Amino acid sequence: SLDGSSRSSKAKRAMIIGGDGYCGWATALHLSKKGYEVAIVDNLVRRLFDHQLGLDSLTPISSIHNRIRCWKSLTGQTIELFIGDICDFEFLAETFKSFEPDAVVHFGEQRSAPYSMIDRSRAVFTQHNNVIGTLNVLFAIKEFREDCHLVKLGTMGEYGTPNIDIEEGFITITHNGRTDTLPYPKQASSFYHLSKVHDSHNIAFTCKAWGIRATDLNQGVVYGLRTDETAMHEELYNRFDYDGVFGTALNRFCVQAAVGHPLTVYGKGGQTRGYLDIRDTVQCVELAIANPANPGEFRVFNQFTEQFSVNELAALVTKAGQKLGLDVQTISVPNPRVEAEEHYYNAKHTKLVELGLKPYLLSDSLIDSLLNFAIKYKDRVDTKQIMPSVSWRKIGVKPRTITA
Ligand code: NAD
Ligand code: USQ
Repeated sequence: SLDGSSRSSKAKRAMIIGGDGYCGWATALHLSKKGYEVAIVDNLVRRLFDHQLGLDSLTPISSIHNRIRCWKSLTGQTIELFIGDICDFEFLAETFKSFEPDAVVHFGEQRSAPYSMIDRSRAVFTQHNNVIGTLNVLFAIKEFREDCHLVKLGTMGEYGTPNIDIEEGFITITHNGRTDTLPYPKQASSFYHLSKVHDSHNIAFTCKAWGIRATDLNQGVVYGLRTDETAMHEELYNRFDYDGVFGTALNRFCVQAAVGHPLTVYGKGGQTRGYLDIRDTVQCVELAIANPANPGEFRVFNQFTEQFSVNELAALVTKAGQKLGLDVQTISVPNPRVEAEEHYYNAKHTKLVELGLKPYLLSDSLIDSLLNFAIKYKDRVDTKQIMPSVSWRKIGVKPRTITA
């Protein structure tokens, strides 16, 4: 079932940083299935955050070691594993020298906006972990693997919610009679989202200064659970976060509906974002690797397939839940974040489609299957973890313990 021969590029060796996480695990398996030599680099810090905050995935997940063993026994494919922190440059350098990647897909960051807003120490951790980790990756490429293509996970949240259309990375502006194409203005709204802005600047600079080839994937909110590969065996199941710190909008609503918790719309619910199915995350990354940026080129793709407001998502889940006989209610929760609750939103997302992306648009059947999954694992849900517990306004220097 390997179809690697149809790839348009010669990239064969893909290093997946953050390959034990939600997007990274699905991507590592997908690329392995497609015939790439895959290595996972991860320090498992995400599993530690769960322990520290008392959270758990809806789905039971196996250790990374068992996951990789299971994959090998099902497919014969080996995935190399490097356990360590990319902020430790000596460790990262060893992984580069040992694996010699043609493409590095970098998912390995602290990715929760609420986590970054818990207290000073988590804000500092998030920016240090993300910015220094990415800087180290850039230095490792320069030092050991100049031609390697960096595929970096950014976020649509780098742009914020401006009152004009959002372009893919760059905007052409005429000012006092002169015209230039400039980086699109960034207005991120959490210390996490800001870490991605800082990363983008560092990457763009090193493309110019050192000739690094890079693709910044400004991904929207990901939903869904199964991909063809993670569905092959229970030991390959992906994580599914529903708690108030790591859970994201649509995934949370499906679990809330399944356990009879009212859907938690923050504030007015007009907050509109780009969304995509996790099956499209893996497809987009594969497309980016197969069509690499040129040396010195800093490419930006907006990686989402559809826009929804939180109210629209709540309405879709309510309708799907009613069909399954669930009594789905919605409440308006005082917004713990500082963000626009009614705003213009129109973001371009054509570059990945031009490369061949065939999106899985959000369908009733997908929501149905997510609801059924959530019902199946209902007994694992800790309803105390559902309400948001982190306030943007109350962040301070005092170390906080998060309990609902
Ligand atoms: P995740 O938390 O499930 O996975 C991240 C992985 O990176 C974890 O396994 C963690 O242990 C690892 N990691 C973190 N810091 C590391 C370090 N210093 N060294 C080594 N490994 C480290 O997150 P995810 O949902 O899979 O997101 C992956 C990437 O995609 C992130 O960069 C995130 O910002 C981006 N993204 C995610 C979403 C989403 O909805 N999940 C949307 C847009 C963008
Ligand atoms: N929201 C609710 N109710 C909830 C959860 C969220 O109304 O129960 C609202 C939020 O206030 C926000 C929107 O839904 O307006 C999206 O929130 P989210 O938690 O689903 O997503 P976000 O915090 O933006 O972060 C997630 C990922 C992050 C990624 C980002 C992509 O955790 O890693 O970068 O999505 S984007 O949103 O495009 O920036």
